[in-house]
Amino acid sequence: FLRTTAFAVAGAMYASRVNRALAQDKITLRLSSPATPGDQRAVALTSVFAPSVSAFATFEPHWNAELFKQGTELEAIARGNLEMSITSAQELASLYPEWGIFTAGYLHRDAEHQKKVFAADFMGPMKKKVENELGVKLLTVMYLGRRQLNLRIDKEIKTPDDLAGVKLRMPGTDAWQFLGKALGANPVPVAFTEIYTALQTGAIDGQDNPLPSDKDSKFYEVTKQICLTSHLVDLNYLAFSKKVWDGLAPDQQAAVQKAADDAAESGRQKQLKLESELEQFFKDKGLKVYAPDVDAFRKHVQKAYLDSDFAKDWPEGMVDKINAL
Ligand code: KDO
Repeated sequence: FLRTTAFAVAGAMYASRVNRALAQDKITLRLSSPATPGDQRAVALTSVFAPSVSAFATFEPHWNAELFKQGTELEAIARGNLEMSITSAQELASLYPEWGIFTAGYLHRDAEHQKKVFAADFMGPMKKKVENELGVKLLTVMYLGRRQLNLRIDKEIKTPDDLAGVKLRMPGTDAWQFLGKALGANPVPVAFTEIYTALQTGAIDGQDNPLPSDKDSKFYEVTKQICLTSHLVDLNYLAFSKKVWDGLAPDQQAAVQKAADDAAESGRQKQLKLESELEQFFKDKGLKVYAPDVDAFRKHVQKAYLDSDFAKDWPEGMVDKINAL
């Protein structure tokens, strides 16, 4: 009896040590993003990505830019201080100008087009360069939505000319500021987490984001109208540390990749549904929601890009390849 008990005790001790070792061996995947926890990309990462990798990794998200300031995340991953972020073509373009092609207004048509473009062969060398030089693996494309003007001023906006002198908040990179100018406005750089206060105090006349973000961050409380320009079918990329990736076993890498794609798909579908429903929500909040002369905006924006220095950095022939998809 004594011997059996001794074995049982020893066995239990061994098992608990193994469990502890396994728990300790789990990697922690910290993600920093200015997104709110209610954002559909955040919801999908927490409810789809995290459980799918939980056998070997603990997903630790930090929303509202609580760990790193918006726009500093890629550098943090490159330096080994962060494992994941939700990056943008605009952030990548400030390091690798060829990514600027995806920051151009009226280029991507919709969520499915974004997926096709991300999977296209011509993206291979661009992704590899970011991986090899920056140490960042772009796992999947996440749909953010159609960006619309959301203004605190009364003036109705029909054409780009109506935006002359309007202080439009855009995120703080050159690519974003250029889009603001291309729309006809006066772009002002402000971080995402500062938008609400900037609208409230009148430091800016407006901002642009997809409808679900406007709802989530309560911008309707401090604005009067939404002008449906749909000037950018916006996307983000799920960024992952190449160093951490290389330390994973092949089956773990496959699990991370599938978890990322599944989360992106889940977020995409929910975001599309929200976009189709939310117009009424803002009207109920007393905002005017209307369509401008979208053709006038498209022509103005496309011309601004093609005439700009930015377009010189775009890979030869890629606009046609993108349009053909
Ligand atoms: C924003 O700052 O307006 C923006 O929408 C830009 C996106 O690329 C992305 O960074 C997003 O903010 C954040 O994820 C917050 O939703």
